Amino acid sequence: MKLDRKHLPLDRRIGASAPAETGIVHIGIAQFHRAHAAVATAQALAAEPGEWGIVGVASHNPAVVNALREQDGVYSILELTPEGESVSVVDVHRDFAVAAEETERVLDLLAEPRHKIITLTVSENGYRRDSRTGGLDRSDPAVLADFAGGAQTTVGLVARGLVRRFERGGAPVTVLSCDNMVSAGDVTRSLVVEFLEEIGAGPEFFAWLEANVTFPNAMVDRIVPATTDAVREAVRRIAGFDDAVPVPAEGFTMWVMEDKFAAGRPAWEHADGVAFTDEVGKYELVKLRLLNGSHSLISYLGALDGRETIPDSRTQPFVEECVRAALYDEYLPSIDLPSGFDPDAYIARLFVRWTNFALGDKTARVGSDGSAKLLQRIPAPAIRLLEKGSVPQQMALTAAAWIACVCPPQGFDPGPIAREMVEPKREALAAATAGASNVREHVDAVMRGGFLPDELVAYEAFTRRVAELVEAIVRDGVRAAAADALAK
Ligand code: CS2
Repeated sequence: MKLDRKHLPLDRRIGASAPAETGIVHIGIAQFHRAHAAVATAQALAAEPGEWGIVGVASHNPAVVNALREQDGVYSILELTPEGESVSVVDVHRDFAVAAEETERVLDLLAEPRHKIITLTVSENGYRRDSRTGGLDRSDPAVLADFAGGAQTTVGLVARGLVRRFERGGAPVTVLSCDNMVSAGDVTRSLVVEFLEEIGAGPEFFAWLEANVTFPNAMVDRIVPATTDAVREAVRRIAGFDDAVPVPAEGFTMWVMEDKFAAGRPAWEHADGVAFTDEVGKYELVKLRLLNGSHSLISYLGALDGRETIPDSRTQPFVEECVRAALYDEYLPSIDLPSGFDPDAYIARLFVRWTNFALGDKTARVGSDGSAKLLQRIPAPAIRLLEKGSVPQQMALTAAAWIACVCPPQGFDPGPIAREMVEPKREALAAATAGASNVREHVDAVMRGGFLPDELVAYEAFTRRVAELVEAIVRDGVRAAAADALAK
């Protein structure tokens, strides 16, 4: 039986009724949104009904949108935990679009007054930021094309959608980034404003923006791997229907937001793991550094050690030792913790989450897009330690293992898992390092090639340590490099 509205298994649906009208436009209809904000919205609506159906917009790739249209917008979540597996059905999407194919329609959707929230999950890389400055990447042809009139990048699309909204009466709206970035709301606002200034939006528009558009900061958390045929089969076996686009996910979920909504919001406080607080900034750093920073380390060490999954990597004693050192010696001291927060309990929980063999999260997934992700995880806490005169060994090891994986020095084979990692800067990294005649020069070319903020690269001691660790990886293997980092 195919999953669709005619064959909706009501006993598995989250919530007794589904919204008829849309109130949210979501950009980035990939895995994470469907297992995170969409689930929270379904749970919120179960507690307090409202017209908060979601229009799911894919930026470019029509595959998921087409599959969801076939299923009337309904799909399932396969929760995979060490205790067991379960299937639930999410029914909150009412409409879909592919921005690259239906740009005008998407701009209209963003402008419609009934749409009161625009949510984004486009990944760190989707914001097209300059690695050195954090502003828009003005060497990116897509950014330049949007300056010249297009709306293909997320920032361009949102900015032009806001202009249309202003022109059509200016109903207030909230833009809510749900990506793993430090101060995600503030950053989104500043990128959108930079774009609007570039295209010459006028003072009246900016006055409207100031008074009517909010960009709350938020911390998002749920480990959501890619969908595989095994996931589709498990859903069929457990629930008895065929879902082309189910989403596998862990049980844990968390979403901490600033309660700064310009035109209302669903009663998300009723959803699992949701909290509204003024301490979002602290939660963001906790999550981005303790979870995501360590995740990168687990992934790059694991890939170089031939470990296909995060649990397989994390349970290698040398990986666990490095991660504990990273957490306790480097990341934790860099964070001003939220009130009442118990770091040991949080860290214990992280190790349990990373040991979820049933979920089998892939090393290559976490290691993908490193050039964008690491910027959110390493530079600020590394600079903090470097300023105090100490070199963060595990952060240097993370950077070294990333380089070894996605920009291997001449003659070094990082193995099939590293090759599987998607790295948007792979070609640029290869070009920057093409003339290097030894590992030191190679690492130097990466460090000075504009892939990292100038402020971090200015610390010679850090660059030198990264180079030593890449040398150790190439010469003696990743385990020896890890031992070296632990010994310092
Ligand atoms: C991971 C995240 O892709 C990554 O680098 O660290 O996707 C991680 O699984 C999520 O942020 C968990 O909330």
